[in-house]
Amino acid sequence: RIRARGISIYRPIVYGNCAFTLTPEEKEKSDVAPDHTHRWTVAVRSAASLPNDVGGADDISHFIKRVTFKLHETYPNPNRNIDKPPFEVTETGWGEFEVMIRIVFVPESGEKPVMFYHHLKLHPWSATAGPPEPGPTQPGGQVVPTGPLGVHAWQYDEVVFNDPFQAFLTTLMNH
Ligand code: SLL
Repeated sequence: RIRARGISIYRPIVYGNCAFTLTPEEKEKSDVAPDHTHRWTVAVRSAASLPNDVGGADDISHFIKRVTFKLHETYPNPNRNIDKPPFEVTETGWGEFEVMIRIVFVPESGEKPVMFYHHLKLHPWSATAGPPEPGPTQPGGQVVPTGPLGVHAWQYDEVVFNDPFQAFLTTLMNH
């Protein structure tokens, strides 16, 4: 396998979450625990796609093989492996926590996995006070509604491949 020495190639990604307060109708549903207040989605996407654009999300599957989202241990099976786009997990819950996001690249890349950490954000910034509205950290606390557009917390980043294998470079450039 031949490396393209001296070449660095990067691909832009976004990772993060959106969250919405549960409506009274949603809270009625049997799959939602009574202490849950929000529905959220944590995701890794191409930075070329808009946050809610599922159609553009598989822009990254030619170089990403798996994304593991490690959720808070209060969730059943906290290690969620996603092997095809959209690389995302949707859940309900009551609290914010740190999500560990591990990206595994396709085998032909020969690249080591990379890790990102994302603070799952549920609570909107306070419109009046300026500083972030802390919201509840315990179930049953006062919930600040997200409004119809929800809360969004996304990070832009770039995955960089140095001296990539020639075949992998070709794959990247053909997309
Ligand atoms: C903390 N921030 O640091 C809190 C943890 C955990 C949130 C928040 C799980 C819900 C469920 C859920 O919302 N966990 O599975 O019932 O202690």
